[in-house]
Amino acid sequence: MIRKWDEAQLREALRLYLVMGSPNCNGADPYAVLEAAIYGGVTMFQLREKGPGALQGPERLALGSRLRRLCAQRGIPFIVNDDERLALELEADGIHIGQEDEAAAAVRKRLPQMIVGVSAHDLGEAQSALSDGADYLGVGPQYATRTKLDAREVQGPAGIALLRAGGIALPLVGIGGIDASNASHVIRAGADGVAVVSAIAAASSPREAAAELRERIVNL
Ligand code: TZP
Ligand code: MG
Repeated sequence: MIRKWDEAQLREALRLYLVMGSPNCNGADPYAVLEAAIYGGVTMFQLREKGPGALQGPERLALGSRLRRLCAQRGIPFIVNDDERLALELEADGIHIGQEDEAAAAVRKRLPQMIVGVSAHDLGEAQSALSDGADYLGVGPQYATRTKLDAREVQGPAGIALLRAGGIALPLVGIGGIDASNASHVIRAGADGVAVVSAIAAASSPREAAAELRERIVNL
């Protein structure tokens, strides 16, 4: 099994994780948004083409391949949300799955070469994800979010501290309502990084937004 990213590299890549699809970009070109965000300091990217106005079929594939290429050129991992077929078609570095999606263990087995990320909301889900072979966890919502309409209850960074206290050492990011004002709390609670959608994708300057976030999470 050839894995391109070892655990230390993954922890590093998770520091500032941009999660985004075209509906999150306020009408801007997602390619331009991602390019600017990478200049600003984003270290990993997830294509989450979801919600009202999300591209489908060939348009989705075309957008995915442009963004995939950009990530490859800049040396950052490219992850696909949920869609195993799309992840394979785009030769993604990984796939992210939620609790309502396919069983993590089955995905892990079918895609041994990929980074597998799993959304976990409590210690039980984190332990299951670990035994299913997840490479990293997304934990949230940390704060109130308007991006994911079916998000669970806000748990705050205390949710991450609980997982760490419960022995979960896996690479882990907080997600949900994170911006430059609160990112440091998420890291201090034990996260390796933060995953953000609107704080970068909907910012008037994604580059500056990413740079500001990055400044708040490095050298804490
Ligand atoms: N999963 C939990 S909250 C969330 C996802 C995908 C949305 C986060 O979006 P934002 O804009 O960073 O609050
Ligand atoms: Mg999902």
